[in-house]
Amino acid sequence: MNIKLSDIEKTKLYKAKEIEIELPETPLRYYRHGWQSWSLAAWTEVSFPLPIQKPHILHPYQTDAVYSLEEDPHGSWLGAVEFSNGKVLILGALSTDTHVFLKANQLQGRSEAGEAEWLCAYGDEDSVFSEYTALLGKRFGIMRKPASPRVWCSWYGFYSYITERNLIQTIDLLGDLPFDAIQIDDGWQKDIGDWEPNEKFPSGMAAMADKIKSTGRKAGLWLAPLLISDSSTLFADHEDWVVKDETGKYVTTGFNVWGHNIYTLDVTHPDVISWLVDLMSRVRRWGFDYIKLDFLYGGAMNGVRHARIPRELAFRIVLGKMREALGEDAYLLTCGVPILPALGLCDAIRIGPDVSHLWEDYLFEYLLQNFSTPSARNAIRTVVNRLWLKPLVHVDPDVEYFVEKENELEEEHKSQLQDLALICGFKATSDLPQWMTRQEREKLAGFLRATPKIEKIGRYRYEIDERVVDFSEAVELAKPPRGFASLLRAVIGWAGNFKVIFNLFLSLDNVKKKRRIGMHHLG
Ligand code: 9PG
Repeated sequence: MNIKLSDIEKTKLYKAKEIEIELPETPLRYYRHGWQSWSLAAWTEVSFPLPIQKPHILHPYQTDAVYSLEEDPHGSWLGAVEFSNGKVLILGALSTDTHVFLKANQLQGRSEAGEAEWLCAYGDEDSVFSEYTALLGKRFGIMRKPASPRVWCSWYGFYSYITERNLIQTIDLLGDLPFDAIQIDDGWQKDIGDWEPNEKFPSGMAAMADKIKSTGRKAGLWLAPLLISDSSTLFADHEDWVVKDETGKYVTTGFNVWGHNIYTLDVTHPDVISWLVDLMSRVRRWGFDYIKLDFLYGGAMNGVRHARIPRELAFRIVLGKMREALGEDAYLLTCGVPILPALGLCDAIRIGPDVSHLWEDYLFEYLLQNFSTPSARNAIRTVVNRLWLKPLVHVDPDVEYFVEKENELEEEHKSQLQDLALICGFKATSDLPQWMTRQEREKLAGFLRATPKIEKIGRYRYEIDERVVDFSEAVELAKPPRGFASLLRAVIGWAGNFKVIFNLFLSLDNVKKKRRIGMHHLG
C-alpha cells in the first residue's frame, strides 16, 4: 500500500502487510527504535547513517538479529522522521512482528506476520507520539499498578558474586532506608535452566524471601526463564525443548556469557509452557512477590518452533501465561525484552541497556559504535528516547549510584542518572550500604523520599521542581572513527567475532568486577 503525506490528513489508520509513505523531501533525522530493552533508541542524522553494529557476535544480545545487517535506518514496530520545518512523521505499528525502514524517500512498514495495523501521524513530535501511545494502550492494555516500588537490586553491587552471607549482611545494613523491595539478581541459581539455589545459598530461597519480608519489604528475584544452558540438567533432560534454525542447529541467544552455550526454549511447546507456569508458581511459593524476568528476547528470536506462529506473538502468548501464573498481586519487571509484545502484560519494562560505574566505554562506543553495552551514558541515551512509553507501563531506567567508593562517575553524571530516575518515576540502586558514608546514605534517603514535579520542556530537557536538566550532551552519538582509529575499529571488530578473543575480554572484565567488589572484605 502506497500513501502520501496528504492522505494522512483524511485517514491515519491503515491495514496492510506492507505500507510505504512517500516523503516530500529527505528528512533530517530518523528515530530509530531498537527491538529489546538493551537495543539503541535514538534520533539519528539521516546524512550520517549508523554503521552496522560491531562485533557481530553480540547481535543476538543487543539487536533483533533478523535485521542486524540492514544498512538503511530502521527499527522495530515504529519509525519517525523529522523534516526541516521541525515537524515529525511517525509510522507506528499496532501489531507485533513489524518493522519500519527508511529507504530513499520512503518510510516503509513491513509485517513478518499477516496484515498489520499502522498509525501514520504528522505534526508536533510530542503529539504524534502521544497519539501512538494512546492507540497502543487500547490494543495492548495499560499497566494498572499505581506506583513502582523503590528497589535495592543486588546486581551492580555484587554481580554474580552474591552469596547468602553477603546478602543477609546487606539487608541488615540497609536498615530503615526507604526501599520497598530488595531484589536478588543473577548468581543465586544452579544454572541457566536449573532454577534452584546453588551452594552459595545453603538455607534455600524461601528463607531468603522470608528474611527480606521480615523487614516489611517485597522480596525480589531475578530469573531468565526462557534461556537454557547446554550445561544444565534441563538441557540434558529436554534437549527437544530447544529452538533450532532451519538447518537443525540450535539458535544461540548470544555468546557464552555464563561460560557455556546459551540457547532458548521453544515457548510454543506445550511441555515448555507447563514447565514455565510451574516455575512461576514455585517462585511465588518461595515467597517472592517482585519478579524480574530477564533475557526474554530469546522467546521471540527467529527459529523453528513447535507451533508455526509469528515469533513475537508466540512470545507475547507465553508472557501472558507467566503473568497469569505469577498472579496480579506480584510486581513483574521485564528486562532484555522486546518492548511492544510485553505491553499490558507486565508492570514495568527496562527501557535501556545496563548502566555501569563508568560514564562511557571508548572501545565500544567510539571504536565500535556499539551503544548497547553497559555504561551510564548508553543507558541515559536510550532511556531518554523511550520516555514516550511512560503512560503505558512503569519505565525502569536501571540503577542510580550514590557512593564514591569504586565508582568512576563524576557527580554530574551520577546526578543525571538520579534525575532521569525521578523523571521515569522508578528508583533503584545497587550501592552497598557497607560502602556508604553518612552523607551518601542521607542523600540516598532524600532521593528515595523525593516526589518532585516533572515537566518536559524540550526533546531532551526537563524541569524537576524549579531545576532544569538537559540530557542533550549525553544522548549525542559518537561519530564513526577516522584515520588510525578506523583501522583499529576494523581489526577489533573482526577479532571480537572470535569466541576465544571475546571470552578473553570477558574474563578480564570479570577479574575487574571481582576486584571492585572486594570479595575478601565482604566474605
Ligand atoms: C544479570 C544482568 C542484570 C542486568 C540485566 C542483564 O552480555 N550481555 O550482553 C549482557 C547484557 C545485559 C546484561 C547481562 C549481559 O544484563 O540487564 O540488570 O540482571 O542481566 O546477568
